[in-house]
Amino acid sequence: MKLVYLSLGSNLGDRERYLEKALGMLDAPDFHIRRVSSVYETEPVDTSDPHWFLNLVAEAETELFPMQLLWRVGKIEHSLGRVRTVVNGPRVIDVDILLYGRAVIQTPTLQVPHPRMSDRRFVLAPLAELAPDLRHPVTHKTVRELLAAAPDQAVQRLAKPMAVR
Ligand code: PH2
Ligand code: MG
Ligand code: MG
Repeated sequence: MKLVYLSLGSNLGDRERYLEKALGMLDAPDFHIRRVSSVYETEPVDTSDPHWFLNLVAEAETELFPMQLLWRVGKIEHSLGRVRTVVNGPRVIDVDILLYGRAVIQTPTLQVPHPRMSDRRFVLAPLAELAPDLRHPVTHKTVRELLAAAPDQAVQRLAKPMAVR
């Protein structure tokens, strides 16, 4: 059983509804969502797309192997209507694997830990809510330390929690 962290984001359409649907579809007998962070409204970074995102992080336990999980995530993105046009273009849903236990994975289709997680407040702020003392498996810095050092980006925690249905 591995402990994994996923980052979910949406910046198109009914963003909250897409996050909620994705969580509902992810939760399964072989992928048990244990905790979900608050929802954050976040300024877009690394993209020319001006639409602000809703982001959250989910913690789950799974028996799935990393590539099986990647496949599962891709199917869910697809069935929620994600269409890949331009890289980092607007999306109804994006689900990224941040951490898979303490594994370090380098393949053309999957890199874990997520290669840009350490400089993204939209990932680190919700992750710090769930696991501030968790250490990055490569740099060994805690999530709290990474968040303190991350570049500026507007992220605002929303009051309303998200339910997994
Ligand atoms: N995802 C990206 C690029 N930029 N910015 C924010 N605020 N939130 C995201 O989820 C996000 C982004 C690529 O997946
Ligand atoms: Mg992404
Ligand atoms: Mg992605």
